[in-house]
Amino acid sequence: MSLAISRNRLPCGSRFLDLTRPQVMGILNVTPDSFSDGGRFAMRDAALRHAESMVLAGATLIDVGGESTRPGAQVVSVAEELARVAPVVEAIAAELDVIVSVDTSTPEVITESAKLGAGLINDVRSLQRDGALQAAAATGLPVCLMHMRGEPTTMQQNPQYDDVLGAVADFLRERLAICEAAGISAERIVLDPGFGFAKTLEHNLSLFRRMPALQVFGLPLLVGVSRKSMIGAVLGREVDGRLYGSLALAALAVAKGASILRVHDVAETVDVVRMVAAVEAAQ
Ligand code: 8Y7
Repeated sequence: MSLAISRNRLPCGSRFLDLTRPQVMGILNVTPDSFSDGGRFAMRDAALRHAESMVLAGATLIDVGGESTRPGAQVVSVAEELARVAPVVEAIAAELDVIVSVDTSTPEVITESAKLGAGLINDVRSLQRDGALQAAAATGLPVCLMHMRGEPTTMQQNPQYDDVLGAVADFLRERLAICEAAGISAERIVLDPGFGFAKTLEHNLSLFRRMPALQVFGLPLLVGVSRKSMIGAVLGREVDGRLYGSLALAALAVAKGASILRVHDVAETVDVVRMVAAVEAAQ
């Protein structure tokens, strides 16, 4: 189970993700209520232009999401989520040299996005929605499994753990086993501690510090902390003032073994990653 899988690239549909150095995933929200993009990229052409700018800045993955996971966000129907996500997935896959990740928990969106050229399924609910596991397995695409407890609307109501790292590792181990039983092999799994999902500030900081322990799985780790409230809480900054905090955590995440960083500020993060990688590659 915890045997390291020896491989240096993740097959993502028609493309491969290079795992020999840390990769940057650009966030593309196609939600009218996205907290930091304000829904400005909701339309297909604007989304494509935003994606293109992130690719030019060095993103090798673009994470397209149509259902906000912000606490208190509106529930979105399957039809509405598909209408937001599908045209954007299709346009990016057709026009840009990048892996399209689809941020969804919805089986229909998983299936349709794969047909339209998506290369990765990023599900904050770790394929726990009815039909999601089967839909993901049928695509043959890799999946990012993320730790969360409960649902985004209520997850921040008094989360408690005896040992947050142990709870995250146990959850990921169980979801990994369930995926393997459903035909999604470990070679196609990426793991994510789920910063900000059902966690207090202390939980997030402790989990971050102890992140290297998650390397026992021998699987790539994805870290999403860009502009998150843990940065706001430590620094006393609103969302638009969290860049330096985000970059500090990006550098530290790479040092602690992260393979993929999910971020808003791609150009800045790519510089950080390249600088850290240069040091790590030295004699
Ligand atoms: C994460 C995520 C979000 C994360 C993964 C935000 C969709 C909240 N956060 N996916 N999604 N990991 N894998 O602030 O941490 O970006 S949404």
